[in-house]
Amino acid sequence: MTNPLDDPNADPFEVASAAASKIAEITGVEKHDFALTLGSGWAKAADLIGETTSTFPGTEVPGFSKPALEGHTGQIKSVQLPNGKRALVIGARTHFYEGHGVRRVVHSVRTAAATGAKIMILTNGAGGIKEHWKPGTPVLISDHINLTAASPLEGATFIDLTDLYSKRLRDLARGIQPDLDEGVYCQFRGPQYETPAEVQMAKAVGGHIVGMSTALEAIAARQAGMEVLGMSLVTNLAAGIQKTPLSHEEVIAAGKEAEPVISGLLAKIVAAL
Ligand code: 8IG
Repeated sequence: MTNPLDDPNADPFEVASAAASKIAEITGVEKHDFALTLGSGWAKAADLIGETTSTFPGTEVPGFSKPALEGHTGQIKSVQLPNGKRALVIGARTHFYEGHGVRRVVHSVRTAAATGAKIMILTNGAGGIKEHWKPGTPVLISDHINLTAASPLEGATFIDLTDLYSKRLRDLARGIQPDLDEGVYCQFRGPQYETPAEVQMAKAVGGHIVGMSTALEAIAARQAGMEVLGMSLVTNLAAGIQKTPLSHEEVIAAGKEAEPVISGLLAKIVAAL
């Protein structure tokens, strides 16, 4: 099946608008209030937030790609909160390292905005640079350093990224868990994990978390006018900080173990929005 975003003449915002219409048709929900992208370790949050009224594969929606990775469900859900609000839950992240271009990477974020979402919650599994972070520690993203040499913005689109990761939402999260730490997220292109020297570079320039997903999505969310909350689950210490080699299996296992706790935390945050 061809993806409309692969046509260089396509307008990515029109594709996002078509995707939002399709979601409204499938879910019967005209407007969602906020959206969550659930990365490794965060998937259970969907069940704790409220009542799931629709679940469907992203592949039913224009522009979405098949998930490339184990531990990523590829499902989209519409969830009704006890307070009546509506959350769009996206388990269908496309990573930059898949090589399909940035338009596909940020399509879910643009679609979320087109469904009416005013807040974008971006979660991920990532490597930690601060040594006292044990695997399983959730961390708020306070800012990012985009090391992908890519951008979702096209042309002379100058967008302010001061306070990209909303102070208001970080404070709200800390109101629920006061000891939540925060850090600067460095996005690498991947898919290889960093070398220890690259991790030291990230540390030297002010990074605390290394990952492969969230910075590009956050930029697109800001362009779309959404308020952003970013959270990383530290599933491993970054290469060279942890003395043992990194393995994808270990990362998945750490995510599974932390899942009930961090998903509970995320559900409480969402209830307070
Ligand atoms: I989970 O150590 C996870 N994702 N770049 N580095 C990068 N991405 C990650 C890591 C990590 N762990």
